[in-house]
Amino acid sequence: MLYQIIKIYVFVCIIFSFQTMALEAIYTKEQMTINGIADEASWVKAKWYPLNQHILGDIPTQDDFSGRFKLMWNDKKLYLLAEITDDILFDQHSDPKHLYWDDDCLEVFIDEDKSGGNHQFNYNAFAYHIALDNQVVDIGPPNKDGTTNFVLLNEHIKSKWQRGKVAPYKMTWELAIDIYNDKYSENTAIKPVKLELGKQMGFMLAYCDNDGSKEREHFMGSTKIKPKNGDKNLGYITADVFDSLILVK
Ligand SMILES: [Ca+2]
Ligand SMILES: [Ca+2]
Ligand SMILES: [Ca+2]
Ligand SMILES: [Ca+2]
Repeated sequence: MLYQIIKIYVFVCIIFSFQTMALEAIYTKEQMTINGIADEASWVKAKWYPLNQHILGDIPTQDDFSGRFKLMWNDKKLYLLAEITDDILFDQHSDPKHLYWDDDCLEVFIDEDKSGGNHQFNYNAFAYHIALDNQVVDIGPPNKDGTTNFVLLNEHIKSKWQRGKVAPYKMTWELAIDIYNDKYSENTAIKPVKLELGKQMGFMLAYCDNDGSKEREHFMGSTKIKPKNGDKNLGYITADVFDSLILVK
């Protein structure tokens, strides 16, 4: 009998270890001020999620890079608070559309309808790269001549960060994100979707850390990605690797 119970327990543990729990964003009715300070009382109620999954490059020490984040929502916006330790802030390319992934940047992945699938050159999902100058870039449908269309989407995300006053001078990065569906087009006036309790989206967060090299030194994220041919840097191509995010009370 005991043997049977242990067998069932082990089986249940194995099943759960293969399932990732959905991330939760809690509802806030507070007026949010995007100032890079968690000065809203409701931030205290939201839980921290780690930014500790390796995607690319070497694995950083805690003071080289470490981070965590929280999520909240109201009917108009998804709010994100990221707390990041990065020893050197580096923005080598002033052109926001040029090799932006090789500068320090926060990367917010959103798949509004949780469809999964390829989004590299379309808006089935977004991979918003938010640079230290707060400019937001993703890749849209190709240009007429077939070249890659790097698109500034600054109107989708308002963000502000500040560094702490004492060591390790953590950066607090606060974001208000408009959620667009796959009908988004740069050339048509399309409004963000209205958010509702229980809504589920595909979501992932990551940070590109570079401290002075030509290319980023490491890329760490919120989601454990199953490698494809040894490669875990798949989020910019497919929304299949995103986590689930659910909007809760
Ligand atoms: Ca604030
Ligand atoms: Ca660093
Ligand atoms: Ca989608
Ligand atoms: Ca850095």
